[in-house]
Amino acid sequence: MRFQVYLSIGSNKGNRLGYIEYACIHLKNVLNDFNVSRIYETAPRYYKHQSKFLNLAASGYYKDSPFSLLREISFIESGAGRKRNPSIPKGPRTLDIDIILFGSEIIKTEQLTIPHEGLKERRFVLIPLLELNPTLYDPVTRRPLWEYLYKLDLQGVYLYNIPENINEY
Ligand code: PH2
Ligand code: MG
Ligand code: MG
Repeated sequence: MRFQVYLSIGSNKGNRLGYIEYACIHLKNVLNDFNVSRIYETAPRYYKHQSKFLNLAASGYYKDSPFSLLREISFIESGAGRKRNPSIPKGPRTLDIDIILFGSEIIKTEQLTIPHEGLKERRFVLIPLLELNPTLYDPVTRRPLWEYLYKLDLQGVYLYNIPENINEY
């Protein structure tokens, strides 16, 4: 079996673009047919006293279990110097990679919830995800994801214009 997976990637601490590039380089080795959306700059949600995020979505095929993918992702996050601060659970992070969809699997454990619990209410997740694939649906409610999007108020999600000077390779 191989599963089509959708990830949400975010960074709001340090060299945000650098961490996103690092994440993509490593995820390319974990997923087949790796694909990414454009990058968006987004106002912080939940814990508001933190810097703006860069967010994007990524997709690809994975042949092992969701827990095995979670382990791979945690390695990549810790390689980006990710340290968890338990006193601010939704606070600043160098790199956050969340599994949003894993085929049409539904998983609810302490370690992992798929579809991701924030999916319905987060424009910073829905917009890049629908850019990658406008036909995605929620395996729990069986509703198309675009339905969630148009029910939400604006939340400060803007297409990110990469500064000219960093376009040089
Ligand atoms: N991630 C959070 C909390 N808040 N806000 C934005 N805009 N983007 C994020 O990726 C984000 C957030 C916890 O993971
Ligand atoms: Mg997250
Ligand atoms: Mg996370």
